[in-house]
Amino acid sequence: MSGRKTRGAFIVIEGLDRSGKSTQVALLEERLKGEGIPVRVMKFPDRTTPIGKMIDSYLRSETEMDDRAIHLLFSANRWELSKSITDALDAGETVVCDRYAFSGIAFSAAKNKPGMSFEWCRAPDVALPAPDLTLFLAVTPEAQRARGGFGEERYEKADMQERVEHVFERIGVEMGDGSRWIAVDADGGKEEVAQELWRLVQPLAKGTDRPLARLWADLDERVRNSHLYI
Ligand code: Z5A
Ligand code: MG
Repeated sequence: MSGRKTRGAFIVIEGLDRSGKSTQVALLEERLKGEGIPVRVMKFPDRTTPIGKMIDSYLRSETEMDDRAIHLLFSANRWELSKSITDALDAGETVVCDRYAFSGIAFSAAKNKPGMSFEWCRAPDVALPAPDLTLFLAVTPEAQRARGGFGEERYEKADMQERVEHVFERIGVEMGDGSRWIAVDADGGKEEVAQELWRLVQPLAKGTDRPLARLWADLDERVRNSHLYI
């Protein structure tokens, strides 16, 4: 990776439904490629793997599944692809990812089911590769509803979306210093939002020398250092 940093940057685009995540991921990919930066786009759920196919069938309401079982499958889908993420980063590619573990926590915890606390929902994703930057696309319910396709899949209902938003807010607060999780107003036009995202991504576009962190690594450390870890 001549003239560049030691590894590619890991950028995640999160947000409410119809906030324009997939649209912005495509525009960001185009922009990075235009700048000559190698880029790998990923998306969760990745519906192409065997686990992804089970998730797809659940989301389309073709199959029913226990809420905890589907939660663990969403997480397993990330773990099965985590090596692809780290390999791409090590090869100097910028990884741009459409949804990640944060959606996993938000949608499952928002179900308010027994045994599915915020902490329980977070646990299976502890130690996944941590994004260098997560851009959270915030969109008002009015703008959300005005956009195409809303209401076709299982979770696309107003009350669920409201609860999901609250969990995302908590995640944003708990992500800490404000440099790794940034909320972006996504009510504006596609190009306007794309410009703002580029402004935020540009400092990382040529990669980073920072070691890749693990999600919620402090929680992992606490357990490892306790007598509970064998
Ligand atoms: N889920 C979960 O439960 N657990 C997990 O661990 C994960 C996910 C990872 C499917 O996700 C579901 O899985 C999702 C969360 C849950 N449930 N719900 N509900 P998905 O990512 O596959 O969902 P999707 O089908 O891609 O929809 P989306 O992500 O909500 O949409 P989007 O990517 O944010 O929006 P878009 O496709 O870019 O745009 C939507 C429309 O709006 C489209 O017509 C665009 O042309 C238009 N658009 C986009 N931007 C704009 C602007 N700025 N202005 C006007 N119109 C716009
Ligand atoms: Mg999408």
